[in-house]
Amino acid sequence: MSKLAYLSLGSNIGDRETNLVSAITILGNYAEIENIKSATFYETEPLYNTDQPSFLNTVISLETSFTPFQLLDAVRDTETLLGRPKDREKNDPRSIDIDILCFDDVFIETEELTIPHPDLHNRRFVLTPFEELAPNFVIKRLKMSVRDLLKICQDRSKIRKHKIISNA
Ligand code: PH2
Ligand code: MG
Ligand code: MG
Repeated sequence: MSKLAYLSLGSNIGDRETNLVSAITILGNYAEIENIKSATFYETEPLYNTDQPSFLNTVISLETSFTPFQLLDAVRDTETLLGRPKDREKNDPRSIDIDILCFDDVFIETEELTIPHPDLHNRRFVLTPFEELAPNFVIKRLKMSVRDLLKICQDRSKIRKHKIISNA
């Protein structure tokens, strides 16, 4: 049976737009992943470690027959394919970062994986694209919809829609 998952994507090294598009393409190539939908890409200022280039962020939804841990493996393989080293420090710049935000209404808390993502409600760069895709989706653990989480979000960092530069 297929489950609905939401993922956060971010990039702040190299061709950020291509990195996000490539991540979506690679994930879509798995037979176990279907019907990917992406929100707009957003230009966002870095949170936490602010001494690094700005990010492009988005959120995608997908349907999958994977378990959460199988999806995590696919996410890690996708990050590796896009040149992300395995021994990177937390909050360092990265060509690609893919985080599982929600998986159906699963609740998991392990060393390796926490779902829902423990910081999703603190991050405007997550909630803004998430709201575009699923304003009424309720994060069961927080008992609130994405729209309401965005309304009360304390994060005041800058975020704006990314202008796609076309050669046409
Ligand atoms: N990811 C982080 C830390 N800070 N800031 C922005 N704007 N976008 C990110 O994706 C991001 C961040 C850790 O994963
Ligand atoms: Mg992250
Ligand atoms: Mg990550």
